[in-house]
Amino acid sequence: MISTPINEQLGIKYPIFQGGMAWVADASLAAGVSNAGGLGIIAGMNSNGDQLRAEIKKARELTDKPFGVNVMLMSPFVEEVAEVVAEEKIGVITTGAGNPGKYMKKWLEAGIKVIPVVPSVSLAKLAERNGAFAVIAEGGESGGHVGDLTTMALVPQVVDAVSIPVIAAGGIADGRQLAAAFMLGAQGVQVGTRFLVAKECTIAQEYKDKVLKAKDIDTVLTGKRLGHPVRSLKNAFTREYLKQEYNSEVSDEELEKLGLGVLRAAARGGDVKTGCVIAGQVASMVKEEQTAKEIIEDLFTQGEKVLGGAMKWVK
Ligand code: TUI
Repeated sequence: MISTPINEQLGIKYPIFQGGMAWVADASLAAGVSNAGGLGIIAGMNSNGDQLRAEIKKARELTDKPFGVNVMLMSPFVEEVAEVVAEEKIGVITTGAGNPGKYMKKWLEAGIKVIPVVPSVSLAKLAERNGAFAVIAEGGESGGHVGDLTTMALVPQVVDAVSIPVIAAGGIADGRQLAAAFMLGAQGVQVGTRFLVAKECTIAQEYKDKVLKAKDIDTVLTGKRLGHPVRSLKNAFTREYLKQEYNSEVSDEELEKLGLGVLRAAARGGDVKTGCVIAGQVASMVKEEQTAKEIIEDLFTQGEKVLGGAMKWVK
């Protein structure tokens, strides 16, 4: 049994978070993961305040286990979402795509454990100073909006820099990668891509099929020019976007427009050609649709075996 201090602190059986994936992570997926003993997370990203409130209500009907909400700080609804999570007294908030500093006081006063995603040591230290319960050190192998450093480089540097628990994210799809994260000093992991094909995940089947068919080099970064690189699976959308991104006659505003609505089109509309099919570099390791429980048990059974054999080469 792999158990770390955060299991007890968060009231979960396994030290695993499900990524708060925009247009993907709804009440169904979050409750599925929480019922399986992980920490399910609802994406605040694509919801306004009322929609998020409804999703939280749904999740509370589907599970009596703890779950969290991800606040995407670039969301147009961030102010409403920040308010709703405080009013609803959500147990755990993760944040992404920015510095949550201005909301920390309100959330801490509501008794919420705040766990920001950080792509660097400096942001991890800032989060700790601002009262974060833990940080998620997310490497650039992840799908979606990513920082520069890899998980292998980032996690131990963050572990050395802060005294709060560190959750590793990016590039974790099986028990070997899970075990490696603990070896880097993490007290838990966050997994996104593998949960895309969870039975409880309600995205379009076309999206799941594209992940299941992906090969190792099938992801690419778009949006570097705008300062927010996003990793997704190569398709007609990424080819067209990259063409425009490297064309100096295309303005930043025009480029921004190209990215509007593309996550929704893929995840909810099943448009895996001209939509943005976000997935991490481990997409090719995701081989079958399984329940959240099967995914989590598979990860931890293999992870324990790997950790148990860790002395194999030590003479
Ligand atoms: O946020 C994510 N992944 C995401 S958000 C998203 S939606 C989106 N769509 C278009 C453009 C941008 C986002 C899809 N995937 N992961 C967590 C994460 N946070 N990765 C990197 C960061 C991050 C980046 C900068 C956290 C803090 C930060 O701070 C910069 C600053 O100083 O404000």
